[in-house]
Amino acid sequence: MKTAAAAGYDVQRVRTDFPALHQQVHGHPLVYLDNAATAQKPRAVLDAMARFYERDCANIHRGVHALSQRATESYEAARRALAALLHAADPREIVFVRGATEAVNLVAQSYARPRLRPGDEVLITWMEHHSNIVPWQMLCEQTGATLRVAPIDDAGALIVPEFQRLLSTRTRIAAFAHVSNALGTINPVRALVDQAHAAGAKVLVDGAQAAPHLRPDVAALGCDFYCVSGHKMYGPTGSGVLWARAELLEAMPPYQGGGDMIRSVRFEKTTYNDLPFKFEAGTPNIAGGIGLGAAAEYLLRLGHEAITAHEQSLLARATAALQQVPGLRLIGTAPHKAAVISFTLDGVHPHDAGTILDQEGIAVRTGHHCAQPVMERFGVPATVRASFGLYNTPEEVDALVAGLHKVLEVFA
Ligand code: C6P
Repeated sequence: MKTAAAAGYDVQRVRTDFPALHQQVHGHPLVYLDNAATAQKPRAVLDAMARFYERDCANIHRGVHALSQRATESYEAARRALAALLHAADPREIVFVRGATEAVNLVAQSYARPRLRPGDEVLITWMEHHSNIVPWQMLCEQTGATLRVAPIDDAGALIVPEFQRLLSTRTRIAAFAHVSNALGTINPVRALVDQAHAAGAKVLVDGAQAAPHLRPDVAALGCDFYCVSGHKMYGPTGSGVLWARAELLEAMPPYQGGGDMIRSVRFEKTTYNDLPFKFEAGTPNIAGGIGLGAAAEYLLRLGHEAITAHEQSLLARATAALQQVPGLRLIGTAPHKAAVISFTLDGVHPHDAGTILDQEGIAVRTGHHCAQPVMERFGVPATVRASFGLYNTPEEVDALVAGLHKVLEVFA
C-alpha cells in the first residue's frame, strides 16, 4: 500500500523484510510501536550476521587465513557503509562502539577529561537522555568543571536564546540530542553548533534517535562528535558508532587498553595503532559491526527522503487522532518532531495503559524513558510512548487509537 505522502514507498513490501513483524501477540497481529527503544531487524541484517557465523567466523585484523581475511573485509566494508551513511570524510573517522552510551562516555573520558579544568563548563539541554547527562556529570566530578543545562519550553522545544546565553568562553563542550527520545523534538543542530563553535566549544550530538528517521550528515551539521545507536537504526544490539573528525581522534588518548589498539607493546612503552583501531581495544562485536553495516546499506537502499516522508505522515495521522482521545495529554508538541509521541491519559497510570495495549498486541514503552528530567519538566512521573518506524502503517496508528479507547473503557 502506498501512502500519499511517500509516493513510491511500498510499506507492505518493506514489512516483508522484517520477519519479527509477522507474529501474533495475545491473539492479535503484532503492532510494534516501541521503535525508539529498539527497532526490529530486516532480513538483510539477520542474513549478514548469520553469514558471518556460518561461514566467516574468525577474529579480525589478526589472521592470515581465509576466514579471518573474509571477516576482516566484511567488518571494514561495514565501516565504509557507516561512513557513507553519515557522510563521513573518511572511514577512519568511524569508531565501532557498543552503542550511543559508550560513544558519549568515550568522548567524555578520552577527549574531555584530560582537557577540562575547574571553572570550565559543559552545556547540555533539559531534554537529554540519561546517557547524555550522566557521563558529563561524572566528568564534572572528575575535573571540577560545572554542568549547565539549557531549558526547554512547554512544547518540548529547546529555548535557543537560553542555550546561546549559557554559552561562554568557559564552555568547553556542548552536548545535545539531535532528536529527543522522550519528546520527539528535532533540534536545530546546525544553528546550535555554530553558536557553540563561536563560543569556542566542541560539540557532541547524540544521534541515537536521529539515524533511524533522518539521514545525519555530519559534514553539513558541522559538529565535532556524532553518536549513533546501532540497534535503533535496525542494526543489532550492542552495536553503534562514534563519528569524530580525524584530527580530534588523533589528538585523543585511547579509551581502553588491550589487543588490537596497539602498534607495539614493550614493558617500557606501548605505542598505539592507527585510527580507528586505537579506540577499538579487544575483539570487537564483529557480527554486530557487520550487521550494522547491513542496516546502513538497507537504509541507504530505501532512502531517507522516502522514510522520513512516510514516518511524517504517520506522525501527522497519530497526532491528529490522539488529540481526539478524551483525557489524553500530548507531552512534546514541538514544531519539528520525529515520529515519536509521548502522552498521558487522565486517571490512568502509563504502565496500566501499556499492559492493556499489550493485551491487544500493541507494543509501546511506558515509564520515564531514561529521561527523568523531561518527566520532571512536564510534572509527570511517566508517559506512554508510541514510536514509529519505517515499517509502521496508518492502520497501526488506528489500532493504537482503538486500543486506547479500550483502555478508557477499562478505567471508565
Ligand atoms: N533510548 C529509549 O527507549 P544505546 O542503547 O546506548 O545505544 O542508546 C542510549 C540512548 C542515547 N541517547 C538517546 C537519545 C536514546 O534514546 C538512547 C536510548 C532508548 O528511548 C532506551 S532507554
